[in-house]
Amino acid sequence: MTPNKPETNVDDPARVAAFEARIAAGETIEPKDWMPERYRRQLVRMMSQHAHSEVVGMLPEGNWITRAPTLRRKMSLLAKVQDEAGHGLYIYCGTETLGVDRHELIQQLLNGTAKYSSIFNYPTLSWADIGAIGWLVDGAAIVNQTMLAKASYGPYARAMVRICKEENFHKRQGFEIMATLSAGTPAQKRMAQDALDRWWWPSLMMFGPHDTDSPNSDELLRWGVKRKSNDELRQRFINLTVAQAKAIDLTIPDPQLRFDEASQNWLIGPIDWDEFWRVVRGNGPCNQERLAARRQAHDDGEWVRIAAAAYAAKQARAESTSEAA
Ligand code: BYC
Repeated sequence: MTPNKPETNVDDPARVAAFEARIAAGETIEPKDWMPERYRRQLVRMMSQHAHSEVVGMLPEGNWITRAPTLRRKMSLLAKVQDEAGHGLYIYCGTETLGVDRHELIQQLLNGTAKYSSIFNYPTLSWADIGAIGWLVDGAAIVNQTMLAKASYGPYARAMVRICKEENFHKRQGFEIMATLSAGTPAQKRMAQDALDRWWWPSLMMFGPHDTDSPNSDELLRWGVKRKSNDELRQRFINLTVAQAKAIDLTIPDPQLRFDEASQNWLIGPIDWDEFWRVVRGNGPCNQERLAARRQAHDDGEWVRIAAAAYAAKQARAESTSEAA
């Protein structure tokens, strides 16, 4: 079913007005509903980047499965990494309701023309990084995706509900790792602090550029895909996380961090946007390594795709034979 193929989707003003009235009334847009071509494209862009992020996001943590310090930690990490694959799957399925082929999107990731979250281009140097990712990266994802669970496009919003439940488990396991290390030996505490020092600023960059430098936000907010702006969500994450860092006796690596009584917000020093754009444009510490790993995995999985297609064809033949009989 491809209800929203571009050629059948003429954006006449009356239809756009009716569509926007539905959004303003809080209605959910479903795959068979008419939608402006620009809305469809924005969703494909954002959802495919999100799906790619989930899949590439398996790599930094997958790197530590064989080195987890205990069996319990290994089981949790394995489950978390598997969950991320599942998230990618739900969201790729969601993009297919918009009339795009998942293979096309995956091809864009493999040939380097698609974006995915900047955060996954940083290396995981110690076990504490696994704690920091769960706590900060999944924590940031929850703040962002809880809002996306109210997005105007039904399939995306529904995928977010389940994903957020799983992300909560991920965040807790990460925070518990950090709390344990912080309360451990001086060397373990240093390891936890070092991980926070390295992951704090990249986590803040996950929310995207400042609102004034975010070309997509106005449209996405108007169409109810985003419910809060990049800066609003970043601020919410900062306010939540500062208190959590204090609770486990770790220091946020920002000498300019201060509480502003008037707004009741924790205010931060400047974000290094040059670093952000360097990473987004493909020149972060691990961009090449991440894409090489995805390409390798895709090549290694070719026999599975061939076998699955052959099995599906065999099933279809068997069904048509039994129907004919
Ligand atoms: N990294 O106009 P803007 C996870 C791009 S997975 C890279 O503000 P928008 C997890 C942006 O795409 C987490 N690129 O964009 C998985 C745009 O470029 P294009 C992933 C970024 O869409 C495994 C340009 O900059 N979450 O949680 O309005 C383990 C201008 O930005 C980034 C999602 O994908 C970035 N950080 O807002 C653990 C959530 N930020 O496309 C955890 C869904 C911006 O115009 N996505 N760019 O060439 C969103 O909520 C929004 O797309 C964003 C950006 C807030 C990320």
